[in-house]
Amino acid sequence: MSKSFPDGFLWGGATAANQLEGGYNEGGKGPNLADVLPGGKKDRLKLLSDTGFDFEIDQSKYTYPNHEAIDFYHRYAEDIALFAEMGFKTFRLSIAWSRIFPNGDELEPNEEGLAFYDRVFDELAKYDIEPLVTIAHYETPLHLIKEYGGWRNRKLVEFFERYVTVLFNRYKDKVKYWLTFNEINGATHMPLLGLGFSPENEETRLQDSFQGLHHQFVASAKAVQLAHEIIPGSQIGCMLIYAPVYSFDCNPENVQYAQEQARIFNNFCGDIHVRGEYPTFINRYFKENDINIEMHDGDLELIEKGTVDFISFSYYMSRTDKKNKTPEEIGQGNLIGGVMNPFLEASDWGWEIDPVGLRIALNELYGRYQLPLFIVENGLGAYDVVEEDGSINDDYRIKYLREHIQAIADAIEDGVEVMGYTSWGCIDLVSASSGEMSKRYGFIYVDKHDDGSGTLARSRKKSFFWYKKVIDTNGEEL
Ligand code: BGP
Repeated sequence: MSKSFPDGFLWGGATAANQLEGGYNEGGKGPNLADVLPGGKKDRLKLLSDTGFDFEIDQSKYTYPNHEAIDFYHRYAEDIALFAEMGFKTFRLSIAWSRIFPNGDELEPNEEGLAFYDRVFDELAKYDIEPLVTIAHYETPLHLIKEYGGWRNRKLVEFFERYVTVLFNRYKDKVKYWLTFNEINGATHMPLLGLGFSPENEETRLQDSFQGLHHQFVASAKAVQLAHEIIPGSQIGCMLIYAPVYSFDCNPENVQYAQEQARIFNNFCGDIHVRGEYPTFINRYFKENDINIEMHDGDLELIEKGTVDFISFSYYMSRTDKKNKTPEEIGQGNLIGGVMNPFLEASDWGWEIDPVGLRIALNELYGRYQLPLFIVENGLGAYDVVEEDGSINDDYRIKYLREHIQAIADAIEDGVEVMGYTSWGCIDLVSASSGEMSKRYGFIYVDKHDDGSGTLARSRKKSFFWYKKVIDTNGEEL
């Protein structure tokens, strides 16, 4: 029992357009990055982190589960009714840029795309569910990738500004909470997803990624200013992938190394978004890696003025690291690197499960920035089994979520200000890293499988009823 959560705490679930909408070529939508990423675990992970992704890939060789995904494009009303039944206070969704600007560089938006999100927001409003909108979630229009080279090209700042101006004007009476770039600090690991380009080779990866990031910092700062101008009372946050970095042991060399990794991976983007300036520690890293950022006059002033109102982040795992890894240890850690932590168990996908790490993350972030925090992704990807009577007894998911929500309660007791919690993939959807359907996160099961088969029927898992109770009691009964 815990009485930690403040009144008005925003409980809910999180999704992204390309992973649930489907309708990939409907309503005037143009192709985006997600539409050309092949499904299937092995191919996908490699493609995302490798250099030289082939955009002219022979599509007949692969499956594309997100083309239909779970068909939220047509079934949003049914899905939102289920969210309302669980008592959601908020629903995190993203807008597919290429529904609004099919190519990304047009002057006029696509009315059909805008009207779709109007319908979704109106449906949410029926149940008093507050939308939390990610403006860019791994959905760069394909034309901007092919013609301009993605975010390496400064032209994207201009196109993004046009896109957000349209969004803010259109939805100013419907959306109060906005997020700019999903997991912005993951960009150097997987530039394809975040920055819309595949590095030509390892030598150019860092230079191009940090240049792309600079463009996103400028674009984000502009978005913050525009949101405040166009929608008085709006709140706009940054979105980080946050994994506390633990030293493998108490060897000071390893502690120093872990701290350095945390600065580069966890703090760099947050510092710019929140403090409005490039942190001094990055100079050494840029020098050592021969990274030179090209900036325009006024960029730094803009970044200084466009600081965010709150910090949102995804939390799935911590990272454990040491300075000198043996060849066997390299690649043994999590998705985000490091080495294996002997105190933690991992999910079926090798993601180490660490609820205490969430309490640590919340304390680290709040200690550094003193801004309200919003956990906008957290959850367990697992294989679910449908019993003969149709029930899905996902006790493992309940256990995972209970422990993580307890960690949030503990952090609130520690004095951390937390605005809300949206569990990732509240309805089963296509996995981002693997393109599979079978890696499920939802409270709501969707009958759709890796090979594309399935009726798309929705059903309530055991966790559905559990989460409803959590929300009903404002986190007092876990
Ligand atoms: C985050 C992404 C999401 C999401 C989630 C789970 O990195 O923001 O889009 O999918 O991770 O990852 P996966 O789908 O690979 O299990």
